[in-house]
Amino acid sequence: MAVRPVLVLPDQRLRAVADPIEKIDAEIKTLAKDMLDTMYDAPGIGLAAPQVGVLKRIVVMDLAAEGEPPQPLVLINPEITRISDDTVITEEGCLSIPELYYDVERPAAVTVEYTDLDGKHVTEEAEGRFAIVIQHELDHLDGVLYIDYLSRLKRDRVLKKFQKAERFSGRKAG
Ligand code: GNR
Ligand code: NI
Repeated sequence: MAVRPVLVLPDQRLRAVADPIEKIDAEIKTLAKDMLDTMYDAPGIGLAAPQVGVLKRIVVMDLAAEGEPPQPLVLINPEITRISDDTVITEEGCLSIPELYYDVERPAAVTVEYTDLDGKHVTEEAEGRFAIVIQHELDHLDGVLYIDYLSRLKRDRVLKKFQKAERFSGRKAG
């Protein structure tokens, strides 16, 4: 069990474009395990590697309902290859933007292709909450946060709040 610290705004590592994973070696397997530990500890339903400061294209998710057995998913080099025309508005939150929730409009269904931990290529159709979390997590791999879809006024308000919090805590600016 290894819970890694989750980066919070305005850490600029959250704004980087992550690199593809070339080889699923022991380091990647440990990273996937640590990311799942970190996600369950938070708790969250998804986590992308840049959120633990690793700029690699890997995300973990678990969409099992409470009381159901866990359904850990590890997606390596995931790509969205199709999006639906119809959209849906969902209230989103992010472990890197703690304690705030805003409505975001996104395509209601997507097709995602990825490599799993065994190196197998997987194509999956996602809808509902699964489709939303996939889009939220894949955005993290490109340095995109859900607040980027809000009005400029709302986004700037969020950014200001976290810049101010960072000044107070005396941490180094990211
Ligand atoms: O735990 C999380 N919940 C959530 C709710 C609605 C839309 C997206 C998410 S993902 C989030 C965890 C997180 O920040 N992943 O990057
Ligand atoms: Ni997030």
